[in-house]
Amino acid sequence: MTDLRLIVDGDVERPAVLSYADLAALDREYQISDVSRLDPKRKGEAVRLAGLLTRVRPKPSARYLTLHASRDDFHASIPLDAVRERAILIYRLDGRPLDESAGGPLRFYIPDFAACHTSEIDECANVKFVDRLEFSAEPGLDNRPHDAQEHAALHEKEAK
Ligand SMILES: Nc1nc2c(c(=O)[nH]1)N[C@H]1C(S)=C(S)[C@@H](COP(=O)(O)O)O[C@H]1N2
Ligand SMILES: [Mo]
Repeated sequence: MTDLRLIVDGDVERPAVLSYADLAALDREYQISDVSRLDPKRKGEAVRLAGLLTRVRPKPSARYLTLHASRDDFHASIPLDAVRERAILIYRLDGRPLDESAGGPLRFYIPDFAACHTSEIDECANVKFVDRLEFSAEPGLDNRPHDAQEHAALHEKEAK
């Protein structure tokens, strides 16, 4: 298990490096004890992005959120307003820190995403192993697959 270390930077009042304990310490109102109640396809424990935002305080200029996974060099940049209130970060499963096989130690998740490569908020933006949240005025790095072929190639790679 890799230790959770989430960098939050860019256009925020209080940049931070958050640990597992920091996420667990966010106010109860932001904690989700059973993700399956939000989305029957998923399980685990999570914290709402909204809770994290109260801590780092994005500046008014922050219109995009870029999700970085350095582990496999996967990145997605999405409009912040579209996910501010609905995205969650899954950090526990079965009473343990989220395993890499489930996208841990931390997985960004949007409960009602669109199908892959159909919009900015698609299934592909559910970034696994996310280790940096970067806020910015303009879209940031995004290397999600653009079409069905690229998508199939990525899943092939993921399965290895
Ligand atoms: N770090 C990382 N996150 C990722 C990917 C990836 O290759 N690397 N693939 C994305 C794509 S294209 C999809 S469709 C979903 C698949 O999630 P699942 O394996 O939980 O169904 O994860 C997304 N998150
Ligand atoms: Mo995808």
